[in-house]
Amino acid sequence: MSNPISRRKVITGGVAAVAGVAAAAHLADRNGLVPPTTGKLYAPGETLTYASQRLLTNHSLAREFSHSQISAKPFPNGDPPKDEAYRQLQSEGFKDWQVAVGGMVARPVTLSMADLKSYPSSNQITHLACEEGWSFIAEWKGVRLSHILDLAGAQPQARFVVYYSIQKDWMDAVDMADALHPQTLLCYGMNGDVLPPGHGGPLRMRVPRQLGYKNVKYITRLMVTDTLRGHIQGGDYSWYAGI
Ligand SMILES: Nc1nc2c(c(=O)[nH]1)N[C@H]1C(S)=C(S)[C@@H](COP(=O)(O)O)O[C@H]1N2
Ligand SMILES: [Mo]
Repeated sequence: MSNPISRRKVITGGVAAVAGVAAAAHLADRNGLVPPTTGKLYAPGETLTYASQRLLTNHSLAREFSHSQISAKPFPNGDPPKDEAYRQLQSEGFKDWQVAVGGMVARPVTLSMADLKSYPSSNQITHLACEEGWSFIAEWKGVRLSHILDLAGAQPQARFVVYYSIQKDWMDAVDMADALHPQTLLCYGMNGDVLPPGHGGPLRMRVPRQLGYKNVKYITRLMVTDTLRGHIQGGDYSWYAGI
């Protein structure tokens, strides 16, 4: 029987295809196109999303809106923390709230809210979109995360910033493209007032190029690192949540 494609050709072709994929994966990794969580169920899809987002939007800005587009009723997702430590700090107007900055930095620092507010501030009217379908537009005020990373002297090998909430089960991380992005803020103000407790007051991460859950509330610690291994576990949601 004359079979135009021999079994051997199929096998060698398959091997070449796999080698090609491996080479492409290596190149993609070297160029920052592979997300750090590649072992999960949705990993192939997440890798493609991340790579294409990074290629298309590395330098782009999240859309900004006008004052008239600010939502009349912003939606706080959940109640402020009920634990004693938070309530105590809240009862004193959060004057003793602190954020510790450590990891791969030349100068580990602990900053007060007064410190954060003494740095150049940045305002943006952007959309916060929850993965569950609701969203709102608000004006956010804060200090650029890049300013804090400069201040602490983030080392050149650093690849991620992990951020932690006073709520023990809330933490997340962004890569340097988002950490150094001009719209990424440590946010302490909303709609011309202090950030309300329901929205993460006194301090939350604002990453307008990613979905709501990356915008962790009640931030107490930043950790600069070159790996997420041992720091962040894959949860139900994709690590990269670009929109
Ligand atoms: N500490 C903490 N951060 C959090 C959450 C939370 O429950 N606790 N919810 C997240 C989710 S799922 C979303 S959509 C946004 C909601 O922000 P908002 O409460 O200002 O609407 O905050 C994110 N950050
Ligand atoms: Mo969300």
